[in-house]
Amino acid sequence: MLVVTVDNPPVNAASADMRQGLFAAIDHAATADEIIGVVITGAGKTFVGGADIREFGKPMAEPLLPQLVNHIEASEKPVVAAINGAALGGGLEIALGCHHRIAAPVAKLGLPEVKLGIVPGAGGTQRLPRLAGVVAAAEMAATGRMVGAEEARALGIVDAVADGDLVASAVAAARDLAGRPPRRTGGLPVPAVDGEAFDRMATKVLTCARGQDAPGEALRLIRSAADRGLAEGLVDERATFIRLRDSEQAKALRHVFFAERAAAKVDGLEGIEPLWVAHIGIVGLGLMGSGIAIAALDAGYAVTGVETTAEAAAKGRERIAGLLDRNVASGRLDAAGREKRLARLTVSDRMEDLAEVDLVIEAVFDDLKVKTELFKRLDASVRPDAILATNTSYLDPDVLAAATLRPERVVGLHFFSPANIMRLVEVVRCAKTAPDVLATGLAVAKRLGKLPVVSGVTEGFIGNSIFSAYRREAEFLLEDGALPQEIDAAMESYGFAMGPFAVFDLTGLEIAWARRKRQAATRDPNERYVEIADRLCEAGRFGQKAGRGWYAYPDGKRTVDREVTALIEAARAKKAIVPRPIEADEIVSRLLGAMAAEGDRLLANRIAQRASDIDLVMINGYGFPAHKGGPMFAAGRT
Ligand code: T1G
Repeated sequence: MLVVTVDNPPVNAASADMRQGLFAAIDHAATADEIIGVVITGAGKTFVGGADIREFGKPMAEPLLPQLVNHIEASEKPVVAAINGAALGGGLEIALGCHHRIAAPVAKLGLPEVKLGIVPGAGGTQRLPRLAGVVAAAEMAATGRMVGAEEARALGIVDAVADGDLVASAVAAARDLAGRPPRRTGGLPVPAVDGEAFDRMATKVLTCARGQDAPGEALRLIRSAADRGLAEGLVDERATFIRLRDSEQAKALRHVFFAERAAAKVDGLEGIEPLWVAHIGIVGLGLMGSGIAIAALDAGYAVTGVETTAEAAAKGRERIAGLLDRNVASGRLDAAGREKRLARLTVSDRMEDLAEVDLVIEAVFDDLKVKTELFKRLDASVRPDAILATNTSYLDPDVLAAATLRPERVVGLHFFSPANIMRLVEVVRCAKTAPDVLATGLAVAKRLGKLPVVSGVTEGFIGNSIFSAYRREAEFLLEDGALPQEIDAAMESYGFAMGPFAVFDLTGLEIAWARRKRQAATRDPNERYVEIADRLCEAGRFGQKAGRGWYAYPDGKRTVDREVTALIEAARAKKAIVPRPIEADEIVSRLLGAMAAEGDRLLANRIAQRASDIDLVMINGYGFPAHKGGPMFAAGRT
């Protein structure tokens, strides 16, 4: 038996030398009589992490991945995949080319190519449906969803889940298959398709895909596998893969992929170990606090929630239990999981009950006086080595740190609402934050399943600074001649789920109004200032919650309101501005330009460490379309 272990750190990617090595191993097995079969497995926690993404855009060395997969499948001797860990993209395609697949219980299998703006290019769209059926295969490939070992077995993707030594089970299976005609996946018929189920799934997938090309192409390729032969399907798949690989969307999504990996590399934290955190205190169990509590409970932490009164604490517990109930109802959690989480939750109205926590995250009302008072009390209540984190969106965390005797143990952890769902956390490095405290902030955010991005201290950190520039330019466009619905339509066709004015109405206009009023005294009189939003607020038009803002919301439906158009026309007239028609292209380029210019300022002031961090913040916190790469990428700054 020939056991081939793919050992190509860090993720056993199918780079050129790996492909050549595996191809040669199959050749060797074919010619060596003493070898009755081949087992392929991976070193470490990955089987094969997919094609080597770093090779994209470069001349590709032979054998190409589809050639390798076909070569494995064509082997006369049994080839068994011993899937020890992640088998993703080209990694799963290699396994599908094998004649038999055994997975370790920890294995993860998937075709995540659409997350890179491409489709599988080595047979995945033609072989997976032959094992799992068209609907299941299409759902996996069009969403990039990974499945575990048990689900893979239930879907027929793997033949068994090993309960002992994986490689030994695979060798035994190969021994058993030796001498028998190989079961070639490509030679299997495509099971009959449930057309209605397919259409239902496809509609859901395409709604989420919004402007991305790859998911629709994955659906098309897999659906058509049932209506044509393997060879024809493989040719179409490969051509589609190459076309998408070289597309702007794929370049943008590759940028985002590597940006996420880069964001974890923070200046000054090389070799710094995070501190141990097992017990998190959360002060304020309102919308943000309860969302953070859910994320912490999901991640296995013990949580102590503190509120101002016992009633408020009990209400906080109810809110958290309610969120857990929703997760049970949607099937994301089972009853046992709910009980386990609630068992790790304590709520109280006594600050003293935080005495033993490792980290406190405060999520109280964003008011400087309130938060400063709170930090003084926390400083006196928690262990001297405990970390204090603020969830402030706009206040200066250095001021809060200065109110304590432990400024080096203060860090910002800025979550986005709803905190149990939104992936982004801005980890704010305050003036005195110690490296191990910052490293701990990043590690906790990662364990919460979040995407941490480090920001320096400035009003609004990275995200809200860029968002303010976006808002400012959007309001300039109003004065110059555009209307809210035109600006929103332009940004929605660019790829945003919602245009700026619809977002302002959703988040509410009162917070920004309060901030503008606070800033009025110090605002530079020569600075261009648009008063329209102030007029809206003075008229009580605070947004969707108020039933009207930039739009009216009869029956909750976003509707253009003549009253707002009149308000805008009046504001222009007051400044003697003659409005002009503004095309969608100009709207998009001015708004992107404003975001990129603010990004340049944040880089120059070292608030952001790299341009791609800014892209991640805007994509994961503010709905910037990932397939456009973020404002800095879109502006060619990365
Ligand atoms: N190619 C090149 N480098 C890769 C890579 C890949 N496929 N996957 C990861 N890396 C690098 C990554 O940049 C980082 O580098 C390091 O490995 C550790 O990654 C024909 C064409 C496997 C689940 O989409 O999902 O196959 O920053 O931090 O958390 O159909 O990596 O250290 O320098 O993410 O342990 C399809 C992508 C490719 C899977 C491991 N495959 N990778 O997670 O490590 S397209 C994917 C992942 C394809 C075929 C098509 C994850 C992981 P550095 P990491 P991790």
